[in-house]
Amino acid sequence: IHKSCHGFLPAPRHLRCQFLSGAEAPRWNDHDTPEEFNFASGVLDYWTQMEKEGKRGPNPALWWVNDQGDEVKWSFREMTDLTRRAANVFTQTGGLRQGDHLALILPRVPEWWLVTVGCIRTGIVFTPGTTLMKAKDILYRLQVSKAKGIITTDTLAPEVDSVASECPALKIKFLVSDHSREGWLDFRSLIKSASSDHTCVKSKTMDPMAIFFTSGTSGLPKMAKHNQGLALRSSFPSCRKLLQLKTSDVFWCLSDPGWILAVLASMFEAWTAGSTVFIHHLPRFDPNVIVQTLSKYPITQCLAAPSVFRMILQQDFTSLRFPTLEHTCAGGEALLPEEQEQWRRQTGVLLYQVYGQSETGITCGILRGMKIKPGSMGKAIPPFDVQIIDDKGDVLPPNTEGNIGIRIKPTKPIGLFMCYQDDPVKTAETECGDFYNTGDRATMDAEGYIWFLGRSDDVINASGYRIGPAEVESALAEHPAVAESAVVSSPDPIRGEVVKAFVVLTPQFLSRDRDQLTKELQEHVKSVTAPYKYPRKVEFVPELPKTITGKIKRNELRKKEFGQL
Ligand code: BCO
Repeated sequence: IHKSCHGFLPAPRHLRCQFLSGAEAPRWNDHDTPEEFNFASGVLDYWTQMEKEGKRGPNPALWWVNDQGDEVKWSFREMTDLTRRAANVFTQTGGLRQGDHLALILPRVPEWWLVTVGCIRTGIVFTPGTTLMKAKDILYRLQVSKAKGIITTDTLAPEVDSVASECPALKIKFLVSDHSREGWLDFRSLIKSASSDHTCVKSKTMDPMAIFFTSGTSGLPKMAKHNQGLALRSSFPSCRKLLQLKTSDVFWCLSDPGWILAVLASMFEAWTAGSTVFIHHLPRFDPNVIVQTLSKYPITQCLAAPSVFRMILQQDFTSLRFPTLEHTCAGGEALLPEEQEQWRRQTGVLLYQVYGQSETGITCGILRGMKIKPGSMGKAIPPFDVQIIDDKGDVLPPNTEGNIGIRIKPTKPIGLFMCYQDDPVKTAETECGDFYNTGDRATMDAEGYIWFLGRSDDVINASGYRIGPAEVESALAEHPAVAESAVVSSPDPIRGEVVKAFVVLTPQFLSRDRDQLTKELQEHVKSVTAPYKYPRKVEFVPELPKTITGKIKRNELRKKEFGQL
């Protein structure tokens, strides 16, 4: 990948709106459903044209940095060129076709943006995943998604190779690396030699675009399938009001590219506005690097999980004043009012909240400039009609606890997932009367502000990660010390919630040192599945509470953790 010498001069604060004049991205109304939509041709190429016509400032479209001082800056023109090449690599060299699935497991590298947009240009459905995954996680995903292709780095390529023979649908493997590997196509050199002539597919708005894996109470993660409408929604006026991004903004979303938040914020939201997407490679989370980056680069807006802001606030930084930062937003888990206040006091910048899921994208939020009610996740963002509903789907009066529902009848709104791929039963289970039931509990006040309360099921939200207890229990079951286990959410001052495992030991391990065993079980879970799922708390118990039919009462254990019993 070549590095552009594209010059970048951040506009002074008082001039930051100048690039807006004459350069408005194509717009729709909140409830429009155009027959055809494609983010690559409709949005990205639009900004390329604006650049050509001198109607957009000099800021790059993508600005990537790492700790070693490497930097990549690509203009929209370069993005169009490179993503057309990527499209040709996938179709001409890789033989992939519109509708095929491509597993995308890359860290925060510039190629991630080439792959996603390259897929959108061709209609290939990308399925992002975090690089924290282990071979077993990858095997499951490749098998259930029937991915024909995979693209990853040399760190994960051996894991893929160890399971590839069990994935009959997998035909092609792309490697993003400076080294080659047998059986893998070298994406970086292919991009260099590929043609930049490519005609974007005329995708229908309802055509599938991406699949996000998302955890539930039972079983392994489900596949939330989204159509092109997920990207279209970012063009709707109500969505634009959320961050009010401009071409002069430099926007940094810290979410790992395996999650929907990165796809939405680091691509659709930012580029719809013609803003600069800023990315730090950030191979490991480090609050120091985040604070230094916000101080060094002209970042104007930043979006991250509440845990990130919490972890920064808990360090002893001498100053948290950032020269260009104007707006910050937290999403992925609950944010506490005192954290919002502490962030404002120390940085001078307000911390807003957004809420969404892999199934829904950004569902509600405090729009920039809207009154912040500390602790509230804001109001519904049209076209979503969000209501608090009971178990029959009836709308509840203000200030009454219920499930967060999004109206899907008579019309399913643009931006909501299509279905769980190959799982009509689980898809149907989310329908409740005229609503999609998020499974999240909340209240809504008379002004329409929504107040998050927790999950209605056993799903754990630890520092913004949605974790299914069954995934952790299944990993624990592989260890010889574990006779059975129950995994629940437990409160934590830093991560909001953490994973806690109640473990019944097998007889031969009963006399073992408990602290040592705890560490061993934690390391075991980290080694067989993505480490963010490991139980940070372990309690050894003689037996688990069960119903008369033998079902583990996770609910009882969870309530005890939260002092509700
Ligand atoms: O705590 P330990 O050190 O024992 O273990 C940690 C990490 O060290 C380890 N780990 C992390 N990166 C690794 C690694 N191990 C090997 N190789 C690596 N590259 O894994 C354990 C768990 O990591 P973690 O990520 O939970 O903790 P960490 O590293 O302290 O990071 C903290 C956060 C806050 C940065 C992280 O939890 C995070 O990124 N959270 C946000 C997740 C997110 O973006 N959620 C949004 C989902 S999409 C959505 O909600 C829809 C919204 C529309």
